[in-house]
Amino acid sequence: MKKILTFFACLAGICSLQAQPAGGFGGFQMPKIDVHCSEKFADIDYAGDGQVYHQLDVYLPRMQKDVYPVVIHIYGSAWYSNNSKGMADLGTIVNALLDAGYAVVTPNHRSSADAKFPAQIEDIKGVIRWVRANAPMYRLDSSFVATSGFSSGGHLASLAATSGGVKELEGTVGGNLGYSSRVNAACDWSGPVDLNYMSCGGDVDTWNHAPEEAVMGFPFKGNEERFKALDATTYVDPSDPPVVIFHGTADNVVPPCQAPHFYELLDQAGIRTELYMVDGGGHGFNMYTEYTLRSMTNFLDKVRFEKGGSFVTGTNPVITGQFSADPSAHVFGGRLYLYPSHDIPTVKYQGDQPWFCMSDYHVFSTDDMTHWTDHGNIVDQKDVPWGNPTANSMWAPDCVEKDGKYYFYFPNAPARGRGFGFGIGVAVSDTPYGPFTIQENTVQGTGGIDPCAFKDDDGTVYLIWSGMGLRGGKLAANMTEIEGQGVRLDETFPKGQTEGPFLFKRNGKYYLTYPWVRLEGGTETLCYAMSDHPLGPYEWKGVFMEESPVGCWTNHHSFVEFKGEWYLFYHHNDFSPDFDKNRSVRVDKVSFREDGTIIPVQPTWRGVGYLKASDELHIDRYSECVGAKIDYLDEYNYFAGWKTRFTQPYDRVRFNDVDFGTKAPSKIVFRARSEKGAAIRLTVGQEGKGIEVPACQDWLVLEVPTRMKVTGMQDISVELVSGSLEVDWISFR
Ligand code: FUB
Repeated sequence: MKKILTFFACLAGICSLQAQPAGGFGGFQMPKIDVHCSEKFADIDYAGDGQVYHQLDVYLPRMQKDVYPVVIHIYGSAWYSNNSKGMADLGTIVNALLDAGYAVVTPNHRSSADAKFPAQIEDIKGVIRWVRANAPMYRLDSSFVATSGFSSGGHLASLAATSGGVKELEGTVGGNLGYSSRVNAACDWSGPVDLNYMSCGGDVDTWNHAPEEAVMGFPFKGNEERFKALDATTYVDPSDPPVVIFHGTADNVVPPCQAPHFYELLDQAGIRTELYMVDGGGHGFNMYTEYTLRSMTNFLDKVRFEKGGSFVTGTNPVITGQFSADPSAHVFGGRLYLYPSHDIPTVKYQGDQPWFCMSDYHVFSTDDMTHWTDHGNIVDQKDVPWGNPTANSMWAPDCVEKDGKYYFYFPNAPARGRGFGFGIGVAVSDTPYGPFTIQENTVQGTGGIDPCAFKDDDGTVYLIWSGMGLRGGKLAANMTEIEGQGVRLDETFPKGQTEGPFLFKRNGKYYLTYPWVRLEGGTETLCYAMSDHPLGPYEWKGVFMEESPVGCWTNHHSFVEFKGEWYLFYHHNDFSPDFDKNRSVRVDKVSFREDGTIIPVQPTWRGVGYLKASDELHIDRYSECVGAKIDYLDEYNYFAGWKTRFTQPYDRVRFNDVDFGTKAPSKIVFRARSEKGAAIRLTVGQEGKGIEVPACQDWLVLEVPTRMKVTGMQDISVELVSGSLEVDWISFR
């Protein structure tokens, strides 16, 4: 589903480093490291002075993208080394960043023998400006440049983050002075960030300050004030970018107290900060687990997506570029708002199986089911007063409007001493998309998961949730407690209710819908019951969506009426075929029988979006497919989407409801690849056209003139006549 033709081969050999010394500073390094990159640009002179200490390497990820967000990762050496970029945690931090789609820049910098502070940070700021100035040449995305570093590299990464705009530390290394040296985020791995706090605030400083004395060029004792220029903590202010900190509790090189000390200062300044103290972690040793590395990349991803953006998808899955699940859709002020939960890649941690991992919520909206706005992060686990800030348990939410205010209900794991299991919280806003203020306590009278907030025609709001069965009650006027006792709703239903209720009303009837495992050992269907009253009694009706065809264990959904059509939002694990706890929201139309019962919904790829003929039509999201195969475009990046493979004559796909408007197209444009060439027949409505596709090893965007007289809404189909080919998208201009 790529927009621009890009192609580069993954030359595995290019990125395998030759002999590395075993046992670098910061832990054992494999003698030969397979760096997970597609391309490496080595020994670039970022200062233009021919010095080895001013060289850097650039690594691009294996996943295919037009441009990549950047992390500058700085080696640790106690500032003693001026040429360790080849040992900059390549097999651990750098590979984790590359696997997550970040380009990594590993610079050298001057050592304490080459020059005294601030030369080292001036070099790093020179590197940051160089990245911005040279971004297009290396396919770097200059809108996201982060620093990361281990030990003294962690110091420089943190200092770069906190000292944005500090003239005394800017320097002129490499020029590019018109470019900013501020960064968008920083990762501090075991860094000494406050050299005046190495004795952890003790009255007497007993620390041996040899490395920092070497880099400053004078003794610590008697010059404590002057040393503060070196401290990342000195420059902390509210304009700093988000920082994630990792430190081992058994670090005997840089005291562990540096990390919580830095965290406190950043937190007090209102900076988004996460702290990971690794139990038993040393100075590099035992620090690089799947858990810590994934926490780093998740943190960077969250910072990047925090503010949201807009995107276009008229097919399924609806939300691309990030995982989403448990969608609750509502129409507020004529616009459709979607409140899903937000899966992030999970990890194996201390032998645990990977599972759900969800630490914040985004809200999305649309006017046409095709053009979407991501309003960004609205609630984060670290901001929930009663919640555990690292539990990653922000499950299915919902939102309701009452008297001009929007109430966002969400489940979460409570902090120690604030309960057990799950609690249900509420955040309040003046708009459907925030900012939301999270309330101090959980909603009284509830306990469990997956709240659904339903407002009846008379303005009464009910909260339904899943906790030892389906339960519900009337919300009090303050919207933060249930009036009286909640009631059990599903006592007469067949066994197998699991989670996630959604309540809606249509033609005076109430529909209580929920996931149901009908077979022992099976996965979730979606089923429902109907009643004349919101709190029952309900009569069970049956299944309206079968078990997932791709084996996703969960399903979770909502019904919404929008512009005269009824829609069912639900989820599957489309962008994560091997792990069903990373899910993606889908939507299909739903209709009802005369008696109000629901006609079962078949999941489709085509979805419900309104697509114009001039859009890139991803026919792999077909309405009908005969013989053709659908595959991922990029095995390293499932979010890149799919392609259609035609291998046998008569393989065919149909894609419905394309709007050709009032003017017939004059050319057909399509992105395809064919090893030996192919002939296809393209049909639009009643008109057909034969097209010859030349042999091309790489993806090509081809243009073919056409005189097809087609206007208005049409279905299109592509059929293979001979040869074989793969198609990414097709468009009519
Ligand atoms: O997303 C986590 C949980 O999985 C939800 O709360 C359930 O409904 C199920 O989808």
